[in-house]
Amino acid sequence: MSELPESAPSESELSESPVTFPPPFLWGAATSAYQIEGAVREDGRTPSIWDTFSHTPGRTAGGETGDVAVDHYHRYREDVALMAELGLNAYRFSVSWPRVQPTGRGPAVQAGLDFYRRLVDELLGAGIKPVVTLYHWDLPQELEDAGGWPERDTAYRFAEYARMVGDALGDRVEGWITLNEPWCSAFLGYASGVHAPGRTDAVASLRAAHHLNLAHGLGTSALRSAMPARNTVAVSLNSAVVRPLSQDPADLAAARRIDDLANGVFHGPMLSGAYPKTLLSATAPLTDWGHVRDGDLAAIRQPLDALGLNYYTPALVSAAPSDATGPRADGHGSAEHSPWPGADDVAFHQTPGERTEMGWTIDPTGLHELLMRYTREAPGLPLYITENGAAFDDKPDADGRVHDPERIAYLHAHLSAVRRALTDGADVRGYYLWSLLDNFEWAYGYGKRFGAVYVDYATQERTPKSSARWYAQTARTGALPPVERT
Ligand code: IFM
Repeated sequence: MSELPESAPSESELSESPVTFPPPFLWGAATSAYQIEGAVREDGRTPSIWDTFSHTPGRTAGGETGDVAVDHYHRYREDVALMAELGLNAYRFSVSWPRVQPTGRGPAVQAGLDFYRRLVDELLGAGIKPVVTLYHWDLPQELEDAGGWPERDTAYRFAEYARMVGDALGDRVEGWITLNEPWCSAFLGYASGVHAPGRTDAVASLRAAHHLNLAHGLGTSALRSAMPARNTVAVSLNSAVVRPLSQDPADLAAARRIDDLANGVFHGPMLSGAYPKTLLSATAPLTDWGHVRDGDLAAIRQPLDALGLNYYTPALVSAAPSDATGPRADGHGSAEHSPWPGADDVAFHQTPGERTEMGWTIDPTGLHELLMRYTREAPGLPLYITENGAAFDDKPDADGRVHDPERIAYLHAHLSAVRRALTDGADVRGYYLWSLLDNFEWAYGYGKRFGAVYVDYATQERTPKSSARWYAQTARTGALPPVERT
């Protein structure tokens, strides 16, 4: 949690100084299975909670689903060729749990594993380092039917799945990530209900958070026992940069509360083996945390090889006056069903500045702040930005080219912030742009385009945007090309 916002780098700082990155540095892009693969009923795959959720009327914009998505399951060769053309040296993708272990129990389906073997071999052949995320939100529906993440058994099922995938791909994939953004799984999935499985039960969301932590710990051990020792294991957290509206003690306490619910609830047990005391006391009216059993915290705190950080925008919070009538949620839920259990008296404010199509304020200082925080709080742990990017209203011009100067400016500003963090002592080893391709943006459907590569959803034609060319030059030279001024 920060006490004061940092000052933004000046315009000239952003555009004039040559910004270079010392090699080796991973220049990657990230995706996730349900957002790109499609082929949801092929080769034995069974429904995940996102299949069920997206097929439930009213859950996603326009009722859109990931049934076809960008058809990556069939077009992965073309997509790897695109990555090679863009000079990427790393690619972070997720494995669809219900594709490799339908129903979340029992033996692996070879056809599912074979797809990922083929993808990995294609990447290695193109000189691109594959990095596997095991869980990017697509829980097999049968596990949700058995109680989902609020139930302890789901963590054990995850460990079994992790061992299975580690066994199958550990000989060729060195980089592993257990969970992507467990905050979204726990609090958007079970508290605000804007993500699958769409439940609105604050107590269940806190149980889910603990079982996701346990899954991370047990999954890390399972991976280590299944794979060669040279392989690395990390987790990707969407750690929030939480700023208080003022230095008033009530606002500072509100920021502490949100920081605990966004960050401490995961990095506390994962990195230090304990939940923050302030989290336990703030949530005491909801739960006594009796679901945390002896030995869980030791199981969760596994030595990690790196920490993945996903950054988009900071949060600005204050104590809400007790007579406040406006919405107190943060855009990820409603005042009635907030994703912040036990923090109904915290108000979220719009941070100043330009915004992306998601309505998220563009603030690269938050990325620098985040990197410096973990440099202080997790000394010695290499850091990766495992997601960063922006949605804009990209459209092809009359010649079919997609010009996206806003995204180039966004990337330049955020990569400059990364460079400043390196200079200030952060051990940042790589950056993964979210996302390689336009894709299914969860409850927003296909309306929000995050890709460096434009996808025409009617034809599945891929067109690299001008930001893709800019990023390719960055990846090839290790230096940021100047920002276009249009
Ligand atoms: O698309 C998502 C991704 O799946 C997880 N992190 C944030 C991205 C943009 O919302």
